Amino acid sequence: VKEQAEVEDTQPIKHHIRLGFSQLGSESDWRLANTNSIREAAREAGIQLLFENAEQSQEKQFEAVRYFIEQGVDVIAIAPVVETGWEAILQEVQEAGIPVLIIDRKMELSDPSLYVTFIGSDFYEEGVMAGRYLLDKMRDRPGEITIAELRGTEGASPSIDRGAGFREAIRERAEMTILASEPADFTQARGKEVMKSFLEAHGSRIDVLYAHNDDMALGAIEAVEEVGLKPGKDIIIISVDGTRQAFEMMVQGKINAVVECNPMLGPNVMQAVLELMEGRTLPKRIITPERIYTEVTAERELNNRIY
Ligand code: GYE
Repeated sequence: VKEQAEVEDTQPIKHHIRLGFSQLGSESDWRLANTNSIREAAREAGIQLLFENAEQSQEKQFEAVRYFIEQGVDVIAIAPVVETGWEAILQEVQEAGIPVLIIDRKMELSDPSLYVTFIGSDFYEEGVMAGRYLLDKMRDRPGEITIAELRGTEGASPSIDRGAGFREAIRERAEMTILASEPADFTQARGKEVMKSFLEAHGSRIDVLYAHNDDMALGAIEAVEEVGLKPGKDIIIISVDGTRQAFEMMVQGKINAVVECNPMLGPNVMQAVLELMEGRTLPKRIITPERIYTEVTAERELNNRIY
C-alpha cells in the first residue's frame, strides 16, 4: 500500500488542457449530435471543456469568446452561426495569444493568421451531390421541373454553399427551375411553416423539395401530408445531414435522398487540440468525408446510424 502511495506522489501533475467551445445553438438533431460528440471526445481525451451555447446569436458567441479569454483557456473552438463579422473578435483572441479552431461552419476571413485550422464538411460539395442526384432521378422525365428550396439560417455557410453547389449542378438542365426559396432556420417547426406557405402559393406545381437539412425536411413532410399529397412520390424530397429520423423517412419512401453531413467532429477536434499543444503544425483545412444515400439502400444503412 505504501509503495503505491509513493508511486502516486512522485507522478508528475497532469497538466489539464482547457478548451473553450462556443457552440452556435441547438436547432437540429445534427447540432445535438455534434455537441455530444465534442463533449464525449473531450472527456475521453482528458481535455477540460468549457462549453457555451449561443442560441443562434453571434453577439453571444462574442461574449463566450471573451469569457474564454478571461479564463485563460489553452485553445478556443468556435462553430460560427454566420460566415462574416469575425475579424475583430479573433484579433482579440490573437492578442491574448490563444489559438483558434473553427469547427463545423466556415468563416469569411481576409487574414488566415487569425485561425489555426477549419475542421468541417464541404457544404458546396454537398449541394452539388444533391443536384446531381436530382439530375439522375429526373433523367427520364421530360419538360419543366420546378423546385422549392428550404434554406438554412441566413448568412450561415451551409446555407450559402448548399444553395450555390446545388444551383451549379442543376444548371446542366435548363428546364429545372427554382420556383420558391426561403430560409427556414434549420428547424423542423419553421420547415413546416415555410413549406405550408409554398404549397399555398404554388400547390401541385412543386415537383421537388430541396431542404438544406433533415429537420426542415421532416417539418415539410408534415405540411405535404396535411394537404393530401404524398411526400417522396408527388413531391421528390432531397435533404442534407443523414439523421436516423431522415433514414426512417427514406425507408418509408417519404424522402428520396439524403446527403450525409457528419456531425461527429469531436475526435478530430480533440486530436487537433492535442497536436497543437505538442507544438505541431496543422493543415489549414480538415475536411470530413461524406456521401449521399438514397431510398434504394436506406434500409440497409439505417442500423448503422448513430445520430
Ligand atoms: O446541416 C444543420 C445544422 O452547420 C452543418 O447546421 C451544420 C448545419 C446542419 O443546424 O442541421
